[in-house]
Amino acid sequence: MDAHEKSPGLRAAWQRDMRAVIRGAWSRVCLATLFVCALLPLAGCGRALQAGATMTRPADNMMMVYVPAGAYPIGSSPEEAQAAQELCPRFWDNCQPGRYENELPRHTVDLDAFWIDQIEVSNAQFRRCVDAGACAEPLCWTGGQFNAPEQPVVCITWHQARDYCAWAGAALPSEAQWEAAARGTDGRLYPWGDDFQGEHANYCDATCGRARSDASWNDGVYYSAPVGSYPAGASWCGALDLAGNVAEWVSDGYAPYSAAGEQPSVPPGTDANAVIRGGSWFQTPLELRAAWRQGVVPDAWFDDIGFRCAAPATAH
Ligand SMILES: [Ca+2]
Ligand SMILES: [Ca+2]
Repeated sequence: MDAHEKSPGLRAAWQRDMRAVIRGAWSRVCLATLFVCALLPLAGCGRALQAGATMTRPADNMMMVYVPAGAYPIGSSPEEAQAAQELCPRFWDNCQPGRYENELPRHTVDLDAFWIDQIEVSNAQFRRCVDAGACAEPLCWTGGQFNAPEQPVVCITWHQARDYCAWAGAALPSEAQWEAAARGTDGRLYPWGDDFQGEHANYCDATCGRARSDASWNDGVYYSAPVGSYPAGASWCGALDLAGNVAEWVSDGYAPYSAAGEQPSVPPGTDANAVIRGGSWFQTPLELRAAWRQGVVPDAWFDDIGFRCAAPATAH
C-alpha cells in the first residue's frame, strides 16, 4: 500500500492537482500554436511572391499565375518585324510591305504586379456564368466542334469576354499585361523561347489542310484542343496556350503604338476595334509570335477567338 491508498482524500487532491497541471500545459501549447499560426501568413505576405506563384479564383476555379511588377519590353524591334515579313510568303499570299509594322516601336512598359489565368477560359467555366445569368450563351454551343467542356470557349464577342471576367471578379488583361506574361523581361519571341516549336502549341500544322499549313509538324488536332494541352509551351510565368489554340481578346482598343512607345488608351467600341493576341489553331507561327497584334470588331465573334482574364495583385 502506498500513501494514496492509505488516504483517499489525499489521492483525490493529488489527481486534481495533476489535472490542473496538464490543463495548464495544454493551454500554453494551444496558445503558442495559435500565435505561430497567426504569424505565418503575415510572414508569407512579407515576402515577394515569385513569378508563377498560383492562386485559384473562387468563381470559376480558374488557376491564376503571378507576374511580378517590372519593366517589360513590348513590341518588336525593326529586325524582328523584318524577319517576320521575310517569313510571311511561306504561309500567306498577301504579304504586303509593312505587314508587321504595327508591332513597332519596341518600347518598355512599367507594370504593377498582376495575376493572369493559367489557361484560356473553358466552355465548362463559361457555363457557370451563363447559368448565373451574367453571360450570354456562346453561339458555337449548338455545333459539335467547339462545345466540349474542356475546349476553350469561342464564338463570344469582346463584350461577352469582358462580362465574363467581371462576373469572375477579374478583367481582361491589357495588351501589355498579356505580352509581358508571354515574353517576360527578356523579350523572347514565343512564350517558351525564341525558336518556334510545333509541339509546343496548337496551330495550323499539317492537319489544318490549308495552303498556309506547316507541313513540318502534325499534332492531329484540327480545331481547338482542351485547355492546357501543351504544357511544354508554358511561358516563363507558367501560363499555357498564350501562343495558339485560340486567339485571345484583351482589354485595349486597337491603335498604333505611339512613336514614343506609349500604349494606346482607346476603349474598344464604335470608334475602335478590340485587340486579339496569340494566334489560333487556324493560324501560323507568324501569328503565334508574342508581339503579334490585330484589331477585330468588338461585336464580332469567331470560332478561333476566346480569352483569359487577369487581376491586379493588390494584396502583395
Ligand atoms: Ca493543330
Ligand atoms: Ca491562346
